[in-house]
Amino acid sequence: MLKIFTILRLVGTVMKKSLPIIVIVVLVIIGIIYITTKNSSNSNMQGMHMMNGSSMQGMDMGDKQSAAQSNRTYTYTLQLTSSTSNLQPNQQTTITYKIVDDQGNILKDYALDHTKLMHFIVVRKDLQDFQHIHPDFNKNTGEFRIPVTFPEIGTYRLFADFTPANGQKDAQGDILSVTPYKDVNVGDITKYTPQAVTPDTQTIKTVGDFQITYTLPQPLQANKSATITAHVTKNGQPVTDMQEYLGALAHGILLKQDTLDFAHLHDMGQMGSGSMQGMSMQNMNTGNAKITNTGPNITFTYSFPSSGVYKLFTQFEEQGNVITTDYTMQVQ
Ligand SMILES: [Cu+2]
Repeated sequence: MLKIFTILRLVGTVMKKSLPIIVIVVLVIIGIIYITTKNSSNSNMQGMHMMNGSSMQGMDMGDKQSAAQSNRTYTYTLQLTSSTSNLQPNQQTTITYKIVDDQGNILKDYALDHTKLMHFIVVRKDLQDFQHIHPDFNKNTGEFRIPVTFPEIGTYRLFADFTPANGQKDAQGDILSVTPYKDVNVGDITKYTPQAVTPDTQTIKTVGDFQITYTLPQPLQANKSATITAHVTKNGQPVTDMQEYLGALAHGILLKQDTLDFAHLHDMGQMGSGSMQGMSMQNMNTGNAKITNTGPNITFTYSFPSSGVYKLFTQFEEQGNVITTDYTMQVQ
């Protein structure tokens, strides 16, 4: 017993004596970790700045690789450069904007994404008045420019949907596409009463001469892969002459009520329910997409991240016209 006590006391003494040393060692280790991690992120930005004086002038291969290699995910904001203080309904206005990364640099290098550098989605926050349009781009200034007409008064969300060219990957390892947004007020919004976003009870929607019949799982549940099919007929006849639209058979912009969570879905138009079979990313993005499925069914597969009310805007092209249909659904 005494022996144990002696040993313990001995250990205690040693510990007391070496404690300061242990603390110092730990601090040094923390310091090293901190410095090494800090150095690795700084070097990219410095590289970008240093390389060409004025930041972001045409990102070269080095930047693309360093961003991808560093696995550092940049975040981006939509910076409006035109005034939006006096937007009026039914008056065309030119919106200009730039995309700025989290280091304050203007993004000028974009990957072609479904044949476009930038997809611009405009929607009133009650999910009315949806527009999917494509701005002009000035690579020298990094500025996008687009004429927009807001049909009614209200608060609108402007989404900039694009893929940075730096090859960043998202958590799933897919090429990262990002969708920063800005809200703008149009007209006297004190007179604006948002419309209710009510789930559709009818499965058939009519747009001009088109009837679109929706089939979806009942009940629609969150975090479960769901297949949504839109069967398209025109004057009662199945539409089988759909054309490639922006590198796909159809695009689906899915927006959640209130939060306006955004998802961009595609039916790639390949036989075998919307799969990518026989479709290269290259073709998809450069518009050389050869769709083999030309209708009458459009299919999207999606796993809703949370319960709530969602509105799906589906767009396809037929005889040179882009048709937009929508369907509002309740997800449990
Ligand atoms: Cu687009």
